[in-house]
Amino acid sequence: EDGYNLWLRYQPLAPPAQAKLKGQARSIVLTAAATPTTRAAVAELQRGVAGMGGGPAPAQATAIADGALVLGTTASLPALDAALKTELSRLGSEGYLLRATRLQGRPVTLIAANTDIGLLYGAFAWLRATAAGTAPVAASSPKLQLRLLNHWDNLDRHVERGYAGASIWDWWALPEITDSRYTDYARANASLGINGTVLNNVNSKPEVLTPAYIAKAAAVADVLRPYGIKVFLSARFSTPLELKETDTADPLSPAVQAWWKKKADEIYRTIPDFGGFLVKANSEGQPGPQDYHRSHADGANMLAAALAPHHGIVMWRAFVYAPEAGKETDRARQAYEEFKPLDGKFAANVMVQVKNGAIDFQPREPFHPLFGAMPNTPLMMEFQITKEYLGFSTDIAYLGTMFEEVLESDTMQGAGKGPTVAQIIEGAHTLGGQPAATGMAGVANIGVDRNWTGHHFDQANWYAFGRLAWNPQASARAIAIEWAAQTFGNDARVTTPVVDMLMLSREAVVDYMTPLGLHHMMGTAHHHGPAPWVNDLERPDWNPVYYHRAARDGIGFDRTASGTNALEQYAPALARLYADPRTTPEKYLLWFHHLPWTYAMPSGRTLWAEIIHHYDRGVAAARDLQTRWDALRGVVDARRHAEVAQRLRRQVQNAQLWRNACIAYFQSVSGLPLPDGVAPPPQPLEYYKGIHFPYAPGRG
Ligand code: BDP
Repeated sequence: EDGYNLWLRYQPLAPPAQAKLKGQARSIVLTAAATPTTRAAVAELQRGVAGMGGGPAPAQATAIADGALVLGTTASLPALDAALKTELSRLGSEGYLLRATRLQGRPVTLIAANTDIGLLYGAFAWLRATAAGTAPVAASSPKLQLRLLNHWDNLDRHVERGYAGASIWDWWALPEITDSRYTDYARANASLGINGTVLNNVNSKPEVLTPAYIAKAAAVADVLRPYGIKVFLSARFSTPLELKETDTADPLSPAVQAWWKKKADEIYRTIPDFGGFLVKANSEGQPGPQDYHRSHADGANMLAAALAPHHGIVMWRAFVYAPEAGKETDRARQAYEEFKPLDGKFAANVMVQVKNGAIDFQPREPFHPLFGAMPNTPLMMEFQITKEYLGFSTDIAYLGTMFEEVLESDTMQGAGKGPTVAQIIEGAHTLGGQPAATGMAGVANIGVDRNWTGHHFDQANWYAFGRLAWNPQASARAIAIEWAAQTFGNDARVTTPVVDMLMLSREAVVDYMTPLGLHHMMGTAHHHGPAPWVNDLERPDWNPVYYHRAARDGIGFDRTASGTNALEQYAPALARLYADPRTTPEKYLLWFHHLPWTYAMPSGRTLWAEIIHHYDRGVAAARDLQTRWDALRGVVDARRHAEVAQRLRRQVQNAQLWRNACIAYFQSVSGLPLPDGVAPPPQPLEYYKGIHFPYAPGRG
């Protein structure tokens, strides 16, 4: 077992479950027309039933017989009873219903939907429930319209922040040669309901919009299309200028506007269902409309106008921080400051894509203050599935709990409670009465590694992202249970400990890296390993010392009114709550407050002792993960067990390094003795400062 099959392993079930399965799927009847999509659904059901049932695949039949698995749409099943028809009519173009019912007097298992893609999603949902041994959901439809992966993959196959090998997109070989992995990629994503993918890095290159690359993207689109997945591209704002086809990239220049219109027409001639553009502009050196003293809205709307006739969209990223080096501001404030004034100024087919937090995919951040602050603009969530700041693919950190924590955060924008971030992105606000476009994007953690994600447990993060994009209010624990059962087999001896490991893992990483609201203390550029002492980078806000502000008097970033007042960007009720360290959740304490080392924590410890306590707790949790996994030797298949065990050894070392380096450094600043019973870091601070990580993977 090498992990290639992800959660679609379809391993033989226990005998009673097998007997039940065989009774439910004696034959497969497709009442809808055979199309690439419905054929994929039938093939997946055959594969799944054969695997889990431990026998031959059920044959496809035309007549409905007892025990048939029937796939159909309202149109193809005129005899469907009125109640089911009504139910279906509420499920939209991607929903499905699963039902044990009677058709033509025969007991059958029905997978019904309004469209082919709904049938494919329904087939996957039924297989998921069968593998996990749970009752299939009766009916489901996605709460968000756009559920996208964002690949930070370069055209030379280097993956920025990728820790699972090279890019799966072999641009050199395309379009003639398409890897069979593309189909498995499509199956895996469709099984979660992911319906779009941005193929290339947000730090984009002009070449991706040349005819040769459009043809390559079209070949990928052809493979993904039957699985309901649309292709998008990251567009570089200065493309026409850099290709020397215009002499400016100013969005108000008629020549530039005409160039993009022509380009959009050309793309749609080749990829008729092309999704649209993702754009990183005026951020970290990328070109953008501000180069011409135009606004983000001017830039986004120009591209949107080119795509609108083809129903394409623009996802304009809000990840910006002021370009001037050396200017002392709070980076956490900047996206809000640039975007909030533009609320309501974006064209109808623009979505603003906002990272979950205001800094940058840290192990923990409070939710981004833009959520709830732009009621007239559809906001898309951007999560990072690849673990740039959470231990790459060597450490286990289940992000389901992190995504859930963000999504269930109360923005306190309303008069009473709510809306939560999940409700905001689901379109809780209205755009002058218009329903808002909705979406969620996840920066992919996929590469050519045999197991796709580098660490077997990182598959859970891809999985959790997809399930939460379908339903942002789903439970991270329930998702972990499903994943564990499908990935390791539905046996409580394995699933219970695996779910426990997943559920404790992200907090462990927060504890041993950046507890109590600390953030951005990772090594320069590669973002691996501890480097809280770094203070010599060109921009103040690239330095860890800028973020933790540790000094003799205390530690933490004062974002209240006495500091940068970034807090004022949140709803007044929440800002009031977080203005006082006593009513600020402990997990965000040093994000919002600069406090003396002797500050008394609710635990009775001083802040200094509490920080150390968290570091020690993090190391203990990493060891705990290892102990729990060791106990599964012989229960989990040998290869995957050994591969995870090796990585857990690294994780424990990594946790110890973080703990020792951070305690040594903070002690050098605080000048305080270690509390009783705390083990001193085994090496002096200089030793930790001297550790370097040259050639760390995934650099930008
Ligand atoms: C940062 C990454 C960098 C990305 C940037 C972004 O370090 O590689 O280009 O985010 O999101 O976290 O644009």
